[in-house]
Amino acid sequence: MTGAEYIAEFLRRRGSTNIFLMTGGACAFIVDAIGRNPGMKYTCFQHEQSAAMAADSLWRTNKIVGATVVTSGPGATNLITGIACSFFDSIPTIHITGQVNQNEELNYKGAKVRQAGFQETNIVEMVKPITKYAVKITDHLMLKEELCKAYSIATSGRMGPVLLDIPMDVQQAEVGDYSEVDINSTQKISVPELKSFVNLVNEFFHSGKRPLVLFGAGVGLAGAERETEKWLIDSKIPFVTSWNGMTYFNHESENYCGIIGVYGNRGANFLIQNCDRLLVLGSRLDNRQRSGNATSFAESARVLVVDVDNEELIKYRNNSNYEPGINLDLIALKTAALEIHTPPQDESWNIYWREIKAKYFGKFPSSIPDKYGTISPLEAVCTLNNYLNSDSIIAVDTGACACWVYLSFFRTKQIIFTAGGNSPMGYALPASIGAAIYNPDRQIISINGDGGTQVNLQELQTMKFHNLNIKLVIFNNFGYGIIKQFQDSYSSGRHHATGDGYSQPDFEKVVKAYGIEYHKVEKIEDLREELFSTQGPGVIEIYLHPDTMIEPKLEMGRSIEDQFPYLTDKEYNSAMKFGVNTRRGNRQKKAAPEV
Ligand SMILES: Cc1ncc(C[n+]2csc(CCOP(=O)(O)OP(=O)(O)O)c2C)c(N)n1
Ligand SMILES: [Mg+2]
Repeated sequence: MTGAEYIAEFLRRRGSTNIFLMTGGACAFIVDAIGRNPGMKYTCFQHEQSAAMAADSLWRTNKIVGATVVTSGPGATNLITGIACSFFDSIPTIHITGQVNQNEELNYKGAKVRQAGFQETNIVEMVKPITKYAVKITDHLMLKEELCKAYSIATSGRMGPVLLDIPMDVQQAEVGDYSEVDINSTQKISVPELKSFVNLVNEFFHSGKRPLVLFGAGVGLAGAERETEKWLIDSKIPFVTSWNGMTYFNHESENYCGIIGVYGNRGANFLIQNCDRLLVLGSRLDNRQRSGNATSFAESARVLVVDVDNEELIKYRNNSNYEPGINLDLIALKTAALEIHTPPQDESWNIYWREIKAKYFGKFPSSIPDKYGTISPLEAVCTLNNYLNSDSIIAVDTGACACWVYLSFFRTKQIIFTAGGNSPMGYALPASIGAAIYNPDRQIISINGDGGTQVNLQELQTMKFHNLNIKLVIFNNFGYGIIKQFQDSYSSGRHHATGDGYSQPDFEKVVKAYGIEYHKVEKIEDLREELFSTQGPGVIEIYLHPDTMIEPKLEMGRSIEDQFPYLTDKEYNSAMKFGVNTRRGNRQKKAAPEV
C-alpha cells in the first residue's frame, strides 16, 4: 500500500467513509486513493472552510469523526475557522493536509526563507493552538502510528480536532500492509473514584435546601445523557441548560426550566440566582452564561462543577462560592447517576421554581413585531418546531437568529446544534450539508441570518449537486441584527457596517440561479408545513422588521437575572425571593459589553 492508500483505508475503518474535501496538487494522491477505495466516498466542497464545518457537524449528529482532506497553503489555512469550531466545542475531527515534497525544502540549505515549495505553509504551527494534536509526517515509517495516535487523542478525554500534514513523498511511499498500532490510551474510571464522586455530590445536595442542576453539553459528549436525564426526572430537582446542552434531553420534563445566560430564559436565570446548591455537569460556564460580570453568577449558591478538563476547574480558584471542582470524565454518570440520592427539597423552593417556570418558560414577548404587525421570529421558530419530525436535525448559525432559535426551540427528540464557542457566520449551511450526507433520509434544517447566509453561500451548489434534503431558512432582517442592537445600546444607535455599508443580494434570484426551490414568507401564515416536508433542497426566506430585537437580553454590567426589557421592580423583587437583589444592593461591577 502507498501512504495515500493507507490513509484512505484507515479513515474507512474508523467509520469516516465520506471525506469532505477540496483537492489540489499536494493532496491529489490521497484524493485519488479515496476515489479508488471501494468503501469510500468523498464530497467536494467549494471552500475548505465549509468542509471543516461540515466535518465538525458529524460528531454532533452521528458520533462519527468527520474528516477533511485539503491541499497545502491556502487549502490548509482555509480550514482554520472550521477547526476552531471543533476545538472550542470539544468535537473530534481529523484533518489531513497535503504538503509539498520534502526534497523541495533541501535546495535552500537551511536558510530561513519564507517559502521553499510552491504553496508550502507551516500549517502545523498555525493550528497548534486550536488542535489537540498537530503533526507533520516527515517519514513514511511514522504514518501508521501517527494516524492511530491522532485518532485516539481526538476521541479521548476532552475531545477535539487533530491535524496531520503529509508531504507528497510520504503519500507516494510504500508502507506495507494495513496494520493497527495499539495506542494504549483508554483510561477507566476506578470504583473508588466513582464512589467518592457519588459521596461528594450526595453531601453537596444534603447540605443545602434549594438545589439546581446545570445540564451541560459535556454530559452528551460523554454519552451519559440518557442516564442523567432519567436521574433528573426521578429526583425532581429543577434543572437548566446551556445552548449546547439543550439537545441532549426532552424538554417536556416537568422539572426542566430553560436555557440560562445573556440570551437565556428569564426564569432559568432567576433559578440560578436563587438556588443555594448548583451542580454544574460538563459546562464551562463561559461569559455568555455567567455574563461579563461572572462573580455575580449564582452568588447565593455553593457551586460544584464536574468537568473532564481540569483547566476548566482551575479557573474558578478565586471564586469563593465554588467548591473544589471534580475532574472526571462524565461517562461516569452512566453508573453514578443511579447512586445520587437527593434529599427532599424545601417546600418553599419547590413552590418557587414551579411558579417561576409557569411564568417564564415558553413565553415569548417580542415588542417590535407586536408594534408593527411583522413576523415574530420566536413565533416562527415555534411554528417550524411543530412541523419537525422527531428525528430532524437542525443546524443553527450565529447572530440574533441563533438567539431566537435557542430562546424558543422546544426539543423533544431532534438534534439541534450550533458552533457555540467559535460561532462563525456561515457555519449552519455547511454543517447541515455534513449532516445531510450522513443522514440522507432525515429532515435537515439550516437556520441562518441574511448576513451569515452570504458567508458560505457558494455551498448552495454542493446542496443542489447532491440533491440534499436540506431546508435552508433565512431570517432576513436586512442587516446584522445582533450587532445593531449592541450599537443601539452602546454607540447611540449608529449602525456602521451593520446596516450602513452592509448590503445583500436578492436571495430569490440567487437561489433560483442555483436551481433550488425558493419560498418567501412575509406573514406567519405563509410558513406552511409543506415547505419543510418535501424532498430535496429548498430555501425559505422569512422577512422580519429590520429593528426586530433579541428579547430578553442582558446588558452590560448587569447580573443575569436582570435582562432587558426590564421588569417592573415589583415583578423583579418577587422573583428574587432567595437571592441577592442586585437592584436594591447596587453592588454591580463594570464588565465587558455583552454582544
Ligand atoms: C465570520 C464572522 N465574522 C463576524 C462575526 C461577528 N458577528 C456575529 S453575528 C454578526 C451579524 C450576523 O448577521 P446575520 O447573519 O444577518 O444575523 P442577525 O443577527 O441579523 O440575525 C456578526 C457580524 C462572526 N460571528 N463571524
Ligand atoms: Mg440579519
